Amino acid sequence: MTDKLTETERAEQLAPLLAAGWTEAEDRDAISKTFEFKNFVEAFGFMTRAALWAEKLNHHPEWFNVYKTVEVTLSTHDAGGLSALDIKMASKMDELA
Ligand code: H2B
Repeated sequence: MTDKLTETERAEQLAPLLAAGWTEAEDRDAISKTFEFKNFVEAFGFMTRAALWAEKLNHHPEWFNVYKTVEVTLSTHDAGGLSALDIKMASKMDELA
């Protein structure tokens, strides 16, 4: 699951995420999305729920929070790029947000 996605898997699996607002980083093999919430409590609640999933999947986001905004970047460090775990975590985060 931590192998880098093949070109075909990547094209197939990224399409719905790109349609949902995720973007591919230009300088590395990663995807990012900025989540906006109503306030800090909502943003932090999202981060708390996502953190529990990150532990469960043993796959941890890079993220940056200012007040009600959470900027997320996903990549698989062990694989040096995008793997199925990033797709899974991105979909889960969309579900939680
Ligand atoms: N998170 C992410 N985003 N990429 C990884 O390669 C990764 C991780 N590896 N969380 C896990 C932890 C690894 O370092 C541990 C030892 O299983």
